[in-house]
Amino acid sequence: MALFKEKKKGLFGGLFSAFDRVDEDFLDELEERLILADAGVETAEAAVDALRREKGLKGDAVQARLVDILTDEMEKAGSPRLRLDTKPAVILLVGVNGVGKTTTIGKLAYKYAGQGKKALLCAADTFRAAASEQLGIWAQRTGADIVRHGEGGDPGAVVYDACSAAKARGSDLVIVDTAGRLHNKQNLMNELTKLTRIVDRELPGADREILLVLDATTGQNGLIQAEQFAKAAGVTGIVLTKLDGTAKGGVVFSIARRLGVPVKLAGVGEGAEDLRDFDAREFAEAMVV
Ligand SMILES: Nc1nc2c(ncn2[C@@H]2O[C@H](COP(=O)(O)OP(=O)(O)O)[C@@H](O)[C@H]2O)c(=O)[nH]1
Ligand SMILES: [Mg+2]
Repeated sequence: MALFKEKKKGLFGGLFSAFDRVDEDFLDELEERLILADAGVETAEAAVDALRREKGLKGDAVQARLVDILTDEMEKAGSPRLRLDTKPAVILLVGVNGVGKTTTIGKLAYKYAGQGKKALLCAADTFRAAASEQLGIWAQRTGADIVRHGEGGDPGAVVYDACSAAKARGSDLVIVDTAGRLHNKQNLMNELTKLTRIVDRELPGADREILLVLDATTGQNGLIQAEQFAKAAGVTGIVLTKLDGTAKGGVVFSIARRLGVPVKLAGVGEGAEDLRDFDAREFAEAMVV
């Protein structure tokens, strides 16, 4: 399935026809476009340096080389494949409020239901009642099981119950929703560590992905917040949401370098079907036009 539903407007409109070879003028303009597109200064410089080594490159080869360079940047942090081979396997979603955690869980539940897998959703965002209601609606829509407690309950207890229920019911997948905000940041990070430990204890040997959800429209600012999560929560991959809504999107090029984890999934809309396996080369090709 294509990453984007429609043809994306590229980041470099007119650049490759205005300059037909790699020279300093071209490199200056390219660096500026990358920074404007939110790729971040370091990544823009790295891409420009890599192309500078190929001075004299002409025509379509310039574009093709830039696709290679940006693909390499995105693939730096490893494979985008989700490793969920055990039964059950666990996915924990973390990230600040409003980035799209709960929606992504709904999309995942939909995707795995389509593959005939039994998912169990775990409402460990007990900070707001609305969060568990929202998850309940997705469970209903996708036929997934759900484990939830009342508002203000202990998220650890919900995760514990979800692990037990998954064993009892033979679930293929446990998908855990977490709070994006607690009374303070340290509390939040401690809590996420605690939840991971409960999973490890209750489902030893289970494959688990800790996915940090990031809103593409927040660009480099979002990355600063994300760095704290990536460090504290043992994140194994990024879900980049709202790629449909951003004209920029260049932030994707810098995530692997900044966070040291690969983008694994992309959200391209609000609907159940709007989740894609991330493909770095396809993304680079859509952007470098
Ligand atoms: N356009 C678009 N909107 C999204 C996407 N993912 C989530 N949203 C919207 O973002 C808002 C917040 O999502 P939610 O899942 O509640 O975020 P949470 O607080 O992290 O759980 C909702 O209005 C979602 O419909 C996406 O990929 N594209
Ligand atoms: Mg939520």
